Amino acid sequence: MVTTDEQLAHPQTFDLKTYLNQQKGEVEAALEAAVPLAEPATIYEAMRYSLLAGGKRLRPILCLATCELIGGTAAMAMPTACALEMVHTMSLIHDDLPAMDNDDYRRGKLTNHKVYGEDMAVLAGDALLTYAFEWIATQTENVLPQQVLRVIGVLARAFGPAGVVGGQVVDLESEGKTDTTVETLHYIHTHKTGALLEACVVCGAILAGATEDDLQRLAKYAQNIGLAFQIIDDILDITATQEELGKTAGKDLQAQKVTYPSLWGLEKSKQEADQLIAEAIASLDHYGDKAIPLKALAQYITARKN
Ligand code: GRG
Repeated sequence: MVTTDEQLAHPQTFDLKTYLNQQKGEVEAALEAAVPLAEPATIYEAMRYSLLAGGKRLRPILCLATCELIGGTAAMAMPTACALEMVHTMSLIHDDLPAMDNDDYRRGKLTNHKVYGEDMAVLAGDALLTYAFEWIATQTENVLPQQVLRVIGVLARAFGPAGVVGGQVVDLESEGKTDTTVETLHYIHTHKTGALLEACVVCGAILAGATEDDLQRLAKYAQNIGLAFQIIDDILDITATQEELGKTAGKDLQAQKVTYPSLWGLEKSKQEADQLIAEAIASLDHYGDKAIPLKALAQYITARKN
């Protein structure tokens, strides 16, 4: 197996597919070890059912890549990377509940509440959310305590009412409204999707001891890829099949949601996403070849099929 270090020693040979497979494998192993089966069995099974159901693992990979870019090691960031995937999975479980998006499929499997019931699905989400913070606080090694504390604060803010929860609230309140403006859509997605992606990058950088200038540059990169990610998500909801997505396709149209393609059309939406990715990539020029993984990850966001 070619390692990231070897690939970066010869940047012209960097292969994103190999890199993603390798990083994904390491994240999967760390997640499996982070949440072993315990008592009461039902809740651990429900947590593991969704957490270990696959997924691109983009958030932990972004965190690991940013930590390494700033000079840290993957080991320093792995507990936080796992925690990011735990909170992301939690948001998917709750998003799929009948009271929210009411979906039957996620990551190619029945949704958590379809298997464990709504009561357990709510609790599995709650358990993943709280366990994530426990995992960062107790498992992070070789990082200064004030940096760990800052990471906990950044993640809590990104996921709470000023971030993901806030975005979800405005999203729910906009459902069925045909007069949603592009500004409201922008608010929804920068909070519901973008805030957590930004936290992944910023937390990875903090753990490695980034300067405030680094954090600003990297936050800009993350904001651009976050919005591009959501535009592509809206496009895929129209153009991809349920098999490709692993979840129900065409949900936005069905729920009469205003989306980027519904406001701009597919062609302009794709152009906007490409432009955001180009800006994200340019904001990393400062780091030279060391930024190749993060630049390649940005390109993957517009090229992805699910
Ligand atoms: C945050 C406390 C708290 C509660 C949750 C339900 C909810 C509030 C928020 C919804 C957040 C949500 C589901 C946003 C959508 C983000 C998104 C585009 C998810 C899909 O991410 P991918 O494509 O999925 O990376 P995989 O399965 O590959 O990980």
